Amino acid sequence: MARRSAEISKPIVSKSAAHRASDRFLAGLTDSPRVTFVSHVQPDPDSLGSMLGLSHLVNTRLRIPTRITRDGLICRAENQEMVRALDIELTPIEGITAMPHEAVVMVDSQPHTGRHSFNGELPLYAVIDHHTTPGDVRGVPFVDLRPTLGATCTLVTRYLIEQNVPLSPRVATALYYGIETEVSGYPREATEADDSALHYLFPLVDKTALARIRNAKLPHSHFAVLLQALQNSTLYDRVLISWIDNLSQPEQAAQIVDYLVRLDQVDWALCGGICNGTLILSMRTSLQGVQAGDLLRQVVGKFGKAGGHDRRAGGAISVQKRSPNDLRHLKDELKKRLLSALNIADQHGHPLVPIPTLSH
Ligand SMILES: [Mn+2]
Repeated sequence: MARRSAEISKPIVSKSAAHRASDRFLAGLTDSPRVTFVSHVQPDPDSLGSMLGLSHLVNTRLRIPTRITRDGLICRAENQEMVRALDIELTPIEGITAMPHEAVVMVDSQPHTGRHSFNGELPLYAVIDHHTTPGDVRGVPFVDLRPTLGATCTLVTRYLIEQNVPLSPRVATALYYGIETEVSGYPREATEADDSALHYLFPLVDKTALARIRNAKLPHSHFAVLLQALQNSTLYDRVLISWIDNLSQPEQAAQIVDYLVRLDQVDWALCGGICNGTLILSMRTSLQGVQAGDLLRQVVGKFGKAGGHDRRAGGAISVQKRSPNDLRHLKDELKKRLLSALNIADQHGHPLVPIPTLSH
């Protein structure tokens, strides 16, 4: 552990070629006819930026064609704008077929963590990730996991610097935004390596495209869901729990909980909502060193899957076969487990905002 943090805290500089991860990564790809990149469902800026950056690395250094895939939909308005503004071509993961000896590289996720539809239909050549959620990487020839890093894009930026690959504004903007979105919360989940990468990329970024992405127009459903979330938020001591009946897209739970955890009375916020027969959970904390990912995994247990980082966690539980009554029990059980894990005795709570009675 000590060795890893020492390595991470170094500025981004070239090491001797024999020890560089980027050399080993490229060396295993020289005989591939094509490289396909896969990531987690509802790809976020970190996964999109990582796939684009590595694709640029492979194209430039090996002159091998690449494919970037999309698992599920890109829902968040900012992420849709990122794809549009940076013209990222995405192949839907469903039904992709591979050429003989084609290499598949998974980024920003690990196999068998329940975060993707890709489950070993094609053998993986590499897994490059920064999540603490343990996946099954047995038999994968190239594995580079850096759970201390704030973003996978930081690792990819490092590979590109090591290989002296010039970056276009498009690739630099994708990597920059990928890191920015992962490390923008407070307390920051960033290392010196993330800041070095941001510092390296910033002069190369297309600032107009970046501003367009950051300020993407929001759909009407965003405001409808926000109102529903506010009206269904309950405070239990230092914890806020918010239930939304219907999310129009799964990432709304994360967008809402990012906002709710800023309430000055709480250290923890959990938001859950139903989207296409799945209860999507998103949790945030403003405390440091508490391993929110592990905590949510413990709360969700066998009901479904969960994982994440120190301050941020997400989970999913299939509720397709549950009656409304079953669903109520499930939410109640999740609440009880969370409050007990955090040693909170207040089981009843009180509403965040009383529902207003309109005067006209
Ligand atoms: Mn990430």
